Amino acid sequence: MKQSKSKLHTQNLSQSETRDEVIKGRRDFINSMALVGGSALIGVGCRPNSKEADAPPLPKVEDQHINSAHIKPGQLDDYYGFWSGGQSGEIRILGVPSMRELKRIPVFNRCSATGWGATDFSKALLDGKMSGDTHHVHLSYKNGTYDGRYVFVNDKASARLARVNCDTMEVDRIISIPNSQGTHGIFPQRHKTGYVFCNAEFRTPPINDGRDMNTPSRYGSMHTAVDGETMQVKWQVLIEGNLDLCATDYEGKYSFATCYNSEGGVTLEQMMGADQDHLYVFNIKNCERAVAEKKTITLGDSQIPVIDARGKDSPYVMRVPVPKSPHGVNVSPDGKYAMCAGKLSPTVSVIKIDILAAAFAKKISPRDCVVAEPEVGLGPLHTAFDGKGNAYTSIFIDSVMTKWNIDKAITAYKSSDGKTPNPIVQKLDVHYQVGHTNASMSETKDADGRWLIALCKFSKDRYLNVGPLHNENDQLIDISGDEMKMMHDGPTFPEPHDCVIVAKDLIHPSKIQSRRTPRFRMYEAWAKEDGVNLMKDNKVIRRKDGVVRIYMTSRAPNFGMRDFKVKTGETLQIILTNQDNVEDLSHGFCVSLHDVNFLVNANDTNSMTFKAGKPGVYWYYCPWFCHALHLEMRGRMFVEG
Ligand code: CUK
Ligand code: CUA
Repeated sequence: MKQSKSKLHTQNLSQSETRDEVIKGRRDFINSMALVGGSALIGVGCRPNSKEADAPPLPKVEDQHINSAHIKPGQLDDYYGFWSGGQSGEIRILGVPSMRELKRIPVFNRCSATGWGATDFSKALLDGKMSGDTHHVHLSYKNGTYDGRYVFVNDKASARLARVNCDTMEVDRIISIPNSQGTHGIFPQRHKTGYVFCNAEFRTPPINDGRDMNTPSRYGSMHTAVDGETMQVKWQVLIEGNLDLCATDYEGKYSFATCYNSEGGVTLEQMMGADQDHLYVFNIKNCERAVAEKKTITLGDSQIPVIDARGKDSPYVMRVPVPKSPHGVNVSPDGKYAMCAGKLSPTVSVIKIDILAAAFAKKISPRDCVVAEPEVGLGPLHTAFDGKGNAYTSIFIDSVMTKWNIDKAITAYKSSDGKTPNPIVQKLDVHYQVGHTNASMSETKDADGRWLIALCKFSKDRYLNVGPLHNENDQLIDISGDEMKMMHDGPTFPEPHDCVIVAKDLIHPSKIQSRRTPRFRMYEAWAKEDGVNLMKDNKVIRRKDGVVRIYMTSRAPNFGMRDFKVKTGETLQIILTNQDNVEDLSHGFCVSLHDVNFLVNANDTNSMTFKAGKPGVYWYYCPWFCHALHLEMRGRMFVEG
């Protein structure tokens, strides 16, 4: 058995070498760009030129109708995929393996379909900001696997963390991370819904009020612990270098952060200067103790306790030296290893987690915690797992997924030549420039080795030309056999940085709006103030503060009010409750010429505030096709001068 397996691996390798030959032109182009400098990793310089478009195609995607990823009409997927929406500021839910997009959850963006960003509740959460840049999506955990309650996502643009309630699949909290810019890597603890750690990628003056602007040596960045249950910021650790990706162990002892700018540079050249950077390992218990014993400082207006851990190893943080500008850090499903992808080094550094305690106790050096460093290809970024002892690293510059065996990598590292046995199992071409990768349940102890996703940053010639902004290309790979097999291409709107793939049995959203989220507590408080029964009443309340609250109900194909009267310039608040308690029966509320348009799901209440325009008749209507008489579902707003 073992023999035949290694034979197969050899075959795979020689196959991929042949392919390498075939597409050598493209590789040479990309690699030469990489040698020019970091720009190939960062800019569009790595986009293959149009001549390569004529190059022989990459390995063919298995026929859709016979391949294992094909899900027949009416058939349900096995997994929920939670995709970050990147610059769109949203989260998307895909079915895996069909890769059908099932839903978009607006988070940091303005969404016309749902009214997110304009409805009263979302407006309060967003506090005037209308854009975001989501990178990392992770779910809350219990005992090393998903508990199906929350999805957390970062906003790199405005240093925020949002939480989606999996019951309603809506955002219920958004918080700002203090003393931070470029909130990038986030990761929740995996033993329970404890902290969600948030990394600041950009170094700034610790008190950023105009002082120290031209003294980068004083800059630092924050590793922030947020309570995932209350969404309160609990404490922060101030670090001299920058903090990129984030991961946690399975026991609640450590959190990890990669640092590609240990140089403390402010230009690209400076940041790439050193051949060695760090994986920071944070000791959570020691940090909590420092907070309890008040060995902390506060910065500027923020009252959050900050542990100043700049400069040297301490009980709070240890710096494991790793080669040149690491990027992703991922912990294996058995909880034993943290894989730190080299980015500008063709290696993945394997850090053994249970010997970190000895390094914190100074019995061994931090570098002794590295137990393997396999060469996986040019530009390794992120690593996923199959739960069967293999790791899958996305290789940006080479545009491949590299499958490698963890145990063999460790044995090889100890061997006399440092290379035997060869841990590399297979390299599979992807199309093109893969960033994140993830596998089904890979971020849990229950990694099941079924599907692997490659989120490719460039699609170039893969789809119909739709203008200068090309879609991304998300590729689905079957990893259930010994060999990785490409199964599906999925174009996506930019730019899903990351995704997690969750067994469908772990997620149980309500089909009818559940009225248990913070949004409903807000409406219930308003109704109480105004003496109104949300579920029944249709009333115009002229409040002392000058706001006119219009409580209205809907039941297909009628609104509870055929008309209402207001005055020009009055502040109006429409609070609409959908009495239809029927699955999939959403209404909405749109007021002509007033920029008012929002969704009200079955059993839902939603609201928006706006000013009545010039005198006249304005039709309000239901924008969601709900009934044969949907077009007649409307009424008049009379605006008097
Ligand atoms: S980062 Cu995008 S490819 Cu923001 Cu997770 Cu690595
Ligand atoms: Cu209600 Cu259309």
